[in-house]
Amino acid sequence: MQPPLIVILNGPNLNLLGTRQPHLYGSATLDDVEALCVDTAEEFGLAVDFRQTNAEGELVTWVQECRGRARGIIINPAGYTTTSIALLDALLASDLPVIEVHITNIHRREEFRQHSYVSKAATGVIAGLGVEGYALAMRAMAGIIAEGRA
Ligand code: DHK
Repeated sequence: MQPPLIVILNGPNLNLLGTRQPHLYGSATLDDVEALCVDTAEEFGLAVDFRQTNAEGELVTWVQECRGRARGIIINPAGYTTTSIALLDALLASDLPVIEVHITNIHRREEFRQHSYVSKAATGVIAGLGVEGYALAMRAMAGIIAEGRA
């Protein structure tokens, strides 16, 4: 039997991790985050498809493609968190458990970062725990799938 597939989506500017404002986002690169997710997937018997794009439409298309293919979505929507109703609609239509991850604690930052459309589709939200938040999201997703809840 195939391991359950978790799609991990990363929004704009996350390709710059490691060099982008390291005092906020840390020194790990996006490749490091992918390696962390692959390791965590192995630990929990999951498969991962890890992607990043700077384009809102591409993110929406990737969420749509999760329907019937993936068992859960972990998403750091980055700058589209606070703006994208299209992304929210795609996540709602996916009918999949969604975990929203932010590397920084958006609630401690500028007010404009503190509202999330994506949260309206999320089973849970992890913010402020650095890139370790991705591993925690994988662990939580494994539990959600095992228990059949969303
Ligand atoms: C990443 C971004 O790129 C910002 O636009 C968000 C988020 C915060 C993060 O903490 O991972 O405001």
